[in-house]
Amino acid sequence: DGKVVAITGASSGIGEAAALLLAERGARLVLGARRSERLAELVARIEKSGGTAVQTRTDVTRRDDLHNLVALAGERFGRLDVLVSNAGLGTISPLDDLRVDEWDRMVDVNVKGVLHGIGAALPVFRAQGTGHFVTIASTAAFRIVPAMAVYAGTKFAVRAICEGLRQEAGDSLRVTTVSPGAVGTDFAEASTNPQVRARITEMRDRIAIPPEAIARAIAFAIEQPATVDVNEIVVRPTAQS
Ligand code: NJP
Repeated sequence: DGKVVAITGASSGIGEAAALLLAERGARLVLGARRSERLAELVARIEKSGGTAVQTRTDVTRRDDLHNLVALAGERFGRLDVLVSNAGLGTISPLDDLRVDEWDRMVDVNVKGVLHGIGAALPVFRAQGTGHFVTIASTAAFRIVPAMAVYAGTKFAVRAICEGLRQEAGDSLRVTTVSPGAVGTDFAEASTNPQVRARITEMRDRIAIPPEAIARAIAFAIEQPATVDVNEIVVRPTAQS
């Protein structure tokens, strides 16, 4: 319906699926990720099917990159209606592995990356008097399982930040968190602990739902009338405990 939607982590998985679905439904897209060549292919694919999309290299750990993403929406389309903060990673391992580098990375991408997006988009949304934050959390933010302490911690933080944002947003901004369970993406590949990696890869291959299922949840929230704020959506594979 012509909404201008910026998506982080649009180069694969859930972000890519959301871009394709929203483009099909008429959104104008501003796509960010670090892998520019994948973004270029996605933009070409969207334009070939009559959609509208632009891209900019976006590392969510860099505050300036989020400002550039939001600014690009203004330059190209004159506004930003929705920020989908989707970029995230789960380098999952037991705390005893002491992968402190991975703990830092998850905090930087999953938590600070979301904050950088809020910092960049909030003033724009306030100036417009309207705007919608859609942020991808996780079912790990509802149920903690071994080896997921830090990942779950980042996603608990995301839900807390988004709930605070919702309460402060007033009656003009909308705030949605979408929490997926196991989704069939590259997400599972990031874990360095061989046992954990084998366990989550096996779970993905056995029960994961396609990223398009999460894209539909994102589209559902975005496409509601302005007076309807869908706050939390949790989507698990039917077979996930
Ligand atoms: O995974 P994947 P998903 N700056 O690996 C980007 C959550 N989730 O689609 O920069 C900017 O295909 C990366 O782009 P690139 C999960 O926590 C998933 O499943 O080019 N972007 C890529 O596009 C995450 O929040 C599952 O490498 C950065 C994207 O993030 C969201 O779903 C379960 C970046 C990751 O795509 C999407 O993940 C769950 C950076 N510094 C929650 N670092 C699941 N799949 O099972 C990474 O509970 N990206």
